[in-house]
Amino acid sequence: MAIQEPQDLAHLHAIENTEWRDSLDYILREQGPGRVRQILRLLQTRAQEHGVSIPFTANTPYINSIPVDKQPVFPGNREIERRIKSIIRWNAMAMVVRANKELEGIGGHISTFASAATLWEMGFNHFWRGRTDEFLGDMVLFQGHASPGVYARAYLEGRLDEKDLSNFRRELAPEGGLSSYPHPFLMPDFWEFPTVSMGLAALTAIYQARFNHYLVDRGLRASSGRKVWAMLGDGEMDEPESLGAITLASRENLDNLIFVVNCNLQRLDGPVRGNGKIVQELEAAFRGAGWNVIKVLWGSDWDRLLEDDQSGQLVNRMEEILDGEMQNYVVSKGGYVRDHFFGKYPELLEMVKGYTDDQIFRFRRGGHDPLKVYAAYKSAVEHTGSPTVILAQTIKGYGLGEAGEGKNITHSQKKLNEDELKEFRTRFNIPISDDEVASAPFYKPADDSPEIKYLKERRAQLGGSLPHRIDVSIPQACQTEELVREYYEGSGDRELATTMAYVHLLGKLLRDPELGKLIVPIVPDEARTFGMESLFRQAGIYSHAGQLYDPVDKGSLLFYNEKKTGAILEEGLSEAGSLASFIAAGTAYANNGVNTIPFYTFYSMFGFQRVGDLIWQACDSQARGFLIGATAGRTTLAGEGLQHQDGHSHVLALTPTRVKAYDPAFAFELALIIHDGLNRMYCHQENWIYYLTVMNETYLMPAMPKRPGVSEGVLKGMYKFRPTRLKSAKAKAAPKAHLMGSGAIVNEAMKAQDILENDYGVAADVWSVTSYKELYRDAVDCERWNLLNPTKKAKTPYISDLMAKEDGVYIAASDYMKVLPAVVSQWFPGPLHCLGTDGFGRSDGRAELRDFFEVDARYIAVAALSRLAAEGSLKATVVAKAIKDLGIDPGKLNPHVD
Ligand SMILES: Cc1ncc(C[n+]2csc(CCOP(=O)(O)OP(=O)(O)O)c2C)c(N)n1
Ligand SMILES: [Mg+2]
Repeated sequence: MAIQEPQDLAHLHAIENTEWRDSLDYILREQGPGRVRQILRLLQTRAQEHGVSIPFTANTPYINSIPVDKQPVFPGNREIERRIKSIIRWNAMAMVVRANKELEGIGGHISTFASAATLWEMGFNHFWRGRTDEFLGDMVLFQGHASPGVYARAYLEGRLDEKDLSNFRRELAPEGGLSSYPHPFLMPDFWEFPTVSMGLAALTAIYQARFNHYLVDRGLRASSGRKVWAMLGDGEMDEPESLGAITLASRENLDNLIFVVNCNLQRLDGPVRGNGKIVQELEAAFRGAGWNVIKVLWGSDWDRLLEDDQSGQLVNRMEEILDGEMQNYVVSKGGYVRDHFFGKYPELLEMVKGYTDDQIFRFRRGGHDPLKVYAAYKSAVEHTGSPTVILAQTIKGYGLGEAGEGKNITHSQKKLNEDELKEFRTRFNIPISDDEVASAPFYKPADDSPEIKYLKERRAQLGGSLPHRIDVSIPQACQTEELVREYYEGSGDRELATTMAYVHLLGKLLRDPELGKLIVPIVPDEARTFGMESLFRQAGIYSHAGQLYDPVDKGSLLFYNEKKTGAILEEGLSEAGSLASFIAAGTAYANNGVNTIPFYTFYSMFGFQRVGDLIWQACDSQARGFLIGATAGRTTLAGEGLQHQDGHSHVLALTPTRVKAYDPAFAFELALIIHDGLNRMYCHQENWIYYLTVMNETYLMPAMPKRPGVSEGVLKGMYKFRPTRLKSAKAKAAPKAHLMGSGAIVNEAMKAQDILENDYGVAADVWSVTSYKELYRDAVDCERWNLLNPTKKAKTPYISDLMAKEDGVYIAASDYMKVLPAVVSQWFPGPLHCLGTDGFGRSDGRAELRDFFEVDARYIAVAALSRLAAEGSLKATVVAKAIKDLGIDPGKLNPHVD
């Protein structure tokens, strides 16, 4: 037949289409999906060979990934589960409404849990396994601001009572209250994972899942099939941390990881992608990264329509509709959806002519349909080989009706008037009378009611309640004093950097019979910078796959040694990922029942300022471990300049509670501090994070002075390192200066001591300040105690005690900003002159940098002379002469400004 006429062509296409489709159906039937994939691949290659380009698309159609005929039978009792969910919805809402009635402006969120209720309840009733003696339980990271949903369920389970719920966001109430968001620090028996800083949950979940494999591969835990679930928001996925590590998850085949993104299409201010489709965007990103993506977009109401959609027009319409418009369908009434969604094409209008407007309005979205959600979860937990993300379409503020359902203001809605409460009550069928409803009472069915019995039975089946933070870790003996003792002797005539001493000590710890297996060195692609490559061979770099290639440096002693049982987590260039690993390893004592000891070593500039929020999260998680800021010190790290030289991490380290921060100068100080950390954290099970800066400047490491109080002083933050060498009679008559140095700057203080004593007849004591933070913490604690106990004998801060018998002038110099010593100045017997490294770094040598930032020996000496002149012990002309003699240019650039 001649095929010129368009209708002939269309006819031919229709025949061809049917043939191809039938062939595919046949192959699928006879040989399964694997063969179908092969054939499609073959055709694609063939087309490409002929120059037919096939446009890339990472998206699948905008319909549910699991077809109706693949939906499993739902094993639960739908009616009872709906009742339970309704009651939880009510109580979660009531918590927030009541809190705001009692204390205006206390905040809280109703709409987020309202949209997530089915997603969470499905997990609670059917999937999330609790912790038992035999099984550690699944790990669930709950979207933080939907916390009322977890509390409301815990209330029905009998874990929380009415008083607890009444005191939501009232932790300071005399009888205690519930924290606003998941905070293990505030509710250590309840919450396991802090999540409310958007984006961090996704990142930490990925590294947690990987760490769970690491523990198994290293023989520290038996394989158990436990899963990590991260319940996330669609707006939250815009945080770089949310998507930043998704390729790691697929690369590592983390099929123990499931993300559930609650795509309610809204964030705080408005739509997530009004002009686009967030689900499709996320699908492309996750599929591109190699994840198993399951879309749960439409509820069962749509199944019939989709079945009737022979031409594919309904699917087209679903695909072209924008999220902003989807939101309109929620807030609109009557025939809007009919007119605007179906009305665009007559064929679609025809499809729904048998439905009333109200029925159309109530067509559910997938994330609110238990059958669809169950199918997705079941498929996710059974999937192997890659991580899974479930993209579930929901409605923000579901059930709030006029009070906020789908509205742009819904995120912050926390007050419902009487009519709105009534409507909510009626919609979810809560047995509360009209008279009572205005006070939003909590509702709990009797213990022997079908709802409570069912809910408890489900949890019992799944191994008990969750979240539930349990710490059953066993203290370590930590006999590490023997290991660190060698550093007390000093390095003799060998010059060392504190970094070298640290790496040496870490190597010893890794060999320790008790602690060795527990040490988890973490590095973000900087091991060689810090001279840690010796550990590659010794401890191995962790790789689940082992080493499938011959490393180029195989013949060398320090080759790049990847292996399945490797201890080192080499995270590549991801400080955020490294911190996430630090959290996983640092909380393993509770979340995995094993005392792993993380030593995360990083460029100190890219620590607190780069990933400060994750450090905050680590503290909230009650993580334990060591953060080692290497190449530290604005003038000690030469050459690197503005972006690299850290002169403020110790200032930032003042902020998170539970971080102890040390700037040790010498190997013995470092050894004492690490020993103390091991002892406190793993022997006495205290929750601390130790932050230590280590440097790359080499010098002779002195032996620990034999005077009493030195080791105590190192840990408390300050001790006298080198008293004046002037003979005692001469020293008594001489003006006196106290030079407080920290880190490598202690050496400058010692040189200043020489200048002052030899050239100016000033007696000077050199002190090493290892931690301004410890001094500050102790002093403010004393002050507080004295304030509250006016009639008792006043306590004196450690610094004041230490300096009680001293007089003279006081100079502090460190490689950090001047504000650091200034935080403790008021507890010194006299004014404290602070030298420090305020300002942007420069590329230059150490001597030049110390001159530029005015922290070298000459400036320390001049500062001492200047203070002595100010208090009348010297003439100002002596200072002027010293400035000249020491070659200081008073007209030089001001580093603070220039
Ligand atoms: C880093 C960070 N920035 C801002 C916030 C404040 N905040 C909390 S929830 C939220 C919107 C969340 O939207 P989405 O992730 O879509 O969650 P939904 O409530 O819609 O489920 C914002 C801006 C935060 N908690 N963390
Ligand atoms: Mg959202």
